[in-house]
Amino acid sequence: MSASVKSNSPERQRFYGRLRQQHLAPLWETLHALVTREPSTPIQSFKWDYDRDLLGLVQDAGKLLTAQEAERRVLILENPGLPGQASTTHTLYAGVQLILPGEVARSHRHTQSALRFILQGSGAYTTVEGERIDMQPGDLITTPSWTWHDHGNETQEPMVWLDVLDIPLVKMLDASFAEPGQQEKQSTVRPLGDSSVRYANNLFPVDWIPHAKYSPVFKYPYLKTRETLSTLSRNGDPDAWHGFKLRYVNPATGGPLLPSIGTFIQLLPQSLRTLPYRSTDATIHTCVEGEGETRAGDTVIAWKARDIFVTPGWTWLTHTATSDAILFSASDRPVQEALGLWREERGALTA
Ligand code: GTQ
Repeated sequence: MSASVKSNSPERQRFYGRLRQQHLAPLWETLHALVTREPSTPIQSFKWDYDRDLLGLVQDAGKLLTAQEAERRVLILENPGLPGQASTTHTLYAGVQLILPGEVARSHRHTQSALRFILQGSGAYTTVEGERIDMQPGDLITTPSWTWHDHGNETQEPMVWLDVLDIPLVKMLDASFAEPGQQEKQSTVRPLGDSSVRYANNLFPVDWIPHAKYSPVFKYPYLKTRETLSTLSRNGDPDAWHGFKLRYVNPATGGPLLPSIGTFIQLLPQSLRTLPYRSTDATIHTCVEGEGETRAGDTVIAWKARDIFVTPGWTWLTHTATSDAILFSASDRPVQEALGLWREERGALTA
């Protein structure tokens, strides 16, 4: 075909029709949309307001169906740019789960990795691989790939937490397996707090060698996280881009707790306005304490405790804290790092 033929010429259209019949497509029509100079994404910045919307709606779900009926009573936080896809970012799913007093979310396991970040309530539990993990607000609890887990609430108050799972990533890889437990509740085979004592006290059992790709510690209690952030903020100056930002680590490797989900916590001192920062990982955030706002590109998101918000990757972020504020966040950064794709950039001036 000669170069003078216009892209929408009848000859080309006829040729494209012949290609389609053979399950072929012309790269030259899509190359620039596929291999972009910079990330281009349908993911939008969005906030779910906990007090105004999330709490009431998840409580209404509690009136409409039991945890037993639902298996997991969760409202999925769908990115407005990916409607109907059960995705908060392209790789991660976030949801808000409610367990009412006396309920059990039955035992199962799946290849998707999960974490819970506790928003409200105190003293319900998740059992992970036969170890009961007590839940307090701000605690981070992991249920790694293929580990048995069930949740229960023997307290008098509702318990609400943020779930983050790599459901969209595992779906894309067509690597989902799941299995129901034999019993509704796992029998506990290890005492409360066992994995924390065994693996999180800077001492390992002498012959223990880490085999799993996930942290042997299933609970990162807020008490310790808060103490660490408070001490660091007393003893030094905040980073201009991050405030006091820490990553949760697997003590056996220094790496992330889960191979597919990176987790972070940061303290933003009152009236700090961070300098613009961007990285390629779209991020799910929740505010643990305090208030502030995040500018993500042209969008301004005001947040307070328990609000959840998502920001796309490669978008300039600046955080402003109106009181001392703490943000938890999760992203697919470990996946991008494993593939050599992760990038970050620090801006010099406030936008
Ligand atoms: O608690 O096991 O939000 O299996 C989605 C799938 C939570 C869970 C979710 C799950 C769970």
